[in-house]
Amino acid sequence: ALSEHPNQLGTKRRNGRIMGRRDFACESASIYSTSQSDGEGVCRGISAGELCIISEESVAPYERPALSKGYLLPEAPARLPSFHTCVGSREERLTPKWYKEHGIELVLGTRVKSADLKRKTLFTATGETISYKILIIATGARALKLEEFGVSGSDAENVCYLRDITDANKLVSAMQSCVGGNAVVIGGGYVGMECAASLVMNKIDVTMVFPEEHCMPRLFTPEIANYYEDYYEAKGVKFIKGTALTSFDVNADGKVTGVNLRDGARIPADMVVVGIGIRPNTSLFEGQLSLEKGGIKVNGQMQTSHGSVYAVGDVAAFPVKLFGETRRLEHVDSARRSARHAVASIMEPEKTGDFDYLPFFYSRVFTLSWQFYGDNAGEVVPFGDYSGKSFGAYWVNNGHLVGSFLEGGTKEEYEALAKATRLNPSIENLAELERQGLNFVLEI
Ligand code: NAD
Ligand code: ISD
Repeated sequence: ALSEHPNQLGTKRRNGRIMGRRDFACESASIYSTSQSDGEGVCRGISAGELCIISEESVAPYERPALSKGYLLPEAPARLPSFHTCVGSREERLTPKWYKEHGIELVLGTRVKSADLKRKTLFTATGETISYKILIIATGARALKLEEFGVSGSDAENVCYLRDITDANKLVSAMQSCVGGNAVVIGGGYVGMECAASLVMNKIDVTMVFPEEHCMPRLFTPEIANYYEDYYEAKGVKFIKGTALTSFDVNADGKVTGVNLRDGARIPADMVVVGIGIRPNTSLFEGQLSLEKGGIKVNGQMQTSHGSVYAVGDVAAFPVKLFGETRRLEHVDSARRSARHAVASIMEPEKTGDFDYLPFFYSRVFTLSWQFYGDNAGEVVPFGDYSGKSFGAYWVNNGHLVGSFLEGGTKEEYEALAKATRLNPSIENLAELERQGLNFVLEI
């Protein structure tokens, strides 16, 4: 059972099973994937006092995907406590009250500054020593800063990142003082695209700047990207592609007033949103655990190179059975499922096989909504009407369907897409697959 008593050093010592989250990473302020504590331990019979969650943030776990979507809406935006919850295994709202009622201790506002995995001990910035029997690392990732690309100015009042609720609050306040003004969005990935849509909805003129040829370069084909870029342009968004910013113009109040680009162009800016990728929070454990793909390497049980330590979510690099290789996936679905699997492995090891995950990504912007399953490797086979409301693409690698994308699908269509992609069917004729389009997965 978890107990608290002063140790010889006079610091507080907690004993018990500790479930850590990304929040206790010692790098910059970071956000956890809250789904990583989705009540699974309780459902699997953990007793009161056996589990504690340590978080650098001062609020209980919350649903992060809302931060780039509902949280930024101009009308009736999502606010805590309404998404103080994890849409977890049993759909319960994991409010602070829920944790209390279930005997889970939330150690909030507490930064872990070092870890000694041999001694199964964590040391916090406030001088506490916390020991554990089993540790789950869910430290997630931090936003990459412009300074890492040689550009200074991230601290300006009107330069916003988006990783946690503090970032989201800064962004909301910048938007509120910028209605009718200009925003420059740096980066054309998830944060860039979702924030640009929210800025437009908040009546702010948006210019997006990124170095690649098209938006969402990690996933979209040029044809898919073209559809979303056209849609955004129709909403007034301007795209400046294939370049990067070199510096900000800053006024006497320390506010950014313009963005200077590599080609010498200057874009006026009343605010800036930066979404240029993330880096996993591994530094607490470097030298103590095996790392891979920039994250903490785990086996199919989500177990690290240290038997009593597990890792889940954005920080974990795990074997994706379907691809036969280790990947680190940055997405809430992978966070939720890997967390559930880690808990199953801990609580019922004899009944738990290796994690068998079908990678899944999604986004919702304006009235659009897409889903992607599998891997975007190999040849692309587009289908559907790219000038209409529903279209998609398949990826075929080594003669098998490995990935699928669909915009504007129904629940049944998305389910069929996932099912077919997982089956990994052999594809002999790409032209025939294109002709069949969505029917191919609906008929499988
Ligand atoms: P990202 O990796 O999706 O996109 C990064 C973008 O920044 C790319 O367009 C890249 O080219 C661009 N970029 C990189 N360096 C740049 C530079 N110096 N100047 C300008 N552009 C540069 O990362 P993100 O958009 O920052 O998102 C962060 C994380 O949040 C990701 O893990 C993402 O999966 C997650 N997220 C996911 C969702 C979702 O799944 N719907 C929504 C929001 C955030
Ligand atoms: O869906 C999402 C989203 O909005 C995020 O921020 O997944 C990511 C996280 O990286 C998942 O942990």
